[in-house]
Amino acid sequence: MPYNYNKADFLCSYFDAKELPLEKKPEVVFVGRSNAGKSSMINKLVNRKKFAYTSSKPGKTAAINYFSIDNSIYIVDLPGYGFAQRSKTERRGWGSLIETYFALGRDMRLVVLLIDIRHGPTEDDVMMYEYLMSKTVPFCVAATKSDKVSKTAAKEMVESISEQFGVNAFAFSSENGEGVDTLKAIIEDLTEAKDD
Ligand SMILES: Nc1nc2c(ncn2[C@@H]2O[C@H](COP(=O)(O)OP(=O)(O)OP(=O)(O)O)[C@@H](O)[C@H]2O)c(=O)[nH]1
Ligand SMILES: [Mg+2]
Repeated sequence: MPYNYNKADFLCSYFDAKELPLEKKPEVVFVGRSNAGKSSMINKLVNRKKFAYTSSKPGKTAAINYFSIDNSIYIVDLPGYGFAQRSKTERRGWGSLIETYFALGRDMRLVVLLIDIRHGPTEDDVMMYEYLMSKTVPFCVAATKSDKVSKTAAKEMVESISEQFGVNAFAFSSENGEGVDTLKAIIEDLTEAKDD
């Protein structure tokens, strides 16, 4: 059953993963480099401009932001990685926030890994990919900002990422909506209510 994506609520920003909501709902988590377009993707998903805060300056999302869709699932906007200007201490902070998040045994159904279609996977993305593989969480890969490259370049990058990561990557644009239906279908497929 499709969710009513227009029924979306902001829950809270968490700076300490130990304080995450006690209530469990299926979670869809967005990860990727700083500036890859995570917050913009969430906004597109719920058809709102300023739901999750975006910025042309990398490092906008510094906390774990929780949203809910249709009172049914949580959307989790994680801070981006690979932001060089962050201090060593901040980077360590990022690492422990994410590690704690993944270690909490939340009802994580899907991780959406975002990769900027113009650049392809960076070393950080490969590390994230390996981390996700080691956690055996279902994940999909979105090649973001597809509006910024030609159709041919987009297709080539999507194929190359799919081959490298052994998944079906898909092109996504929060500008023109390419890939939104694909993303919704994956979310719905993986968050379907399961019997405990
Ligand atoms: N043209 C275009 N620009 C995009 C797209 N998605 C995001 N952007 C722009 O890229 C910049 C970063 O987007 P964000 O959504 O804030 O990126 P983020 O991954 O949440 O970044 P952090 O919070 O720093 O981790 C903003 O200036 C967006 O407007 C897209 O699909 N097309
Ligand atoms: Mg963000």
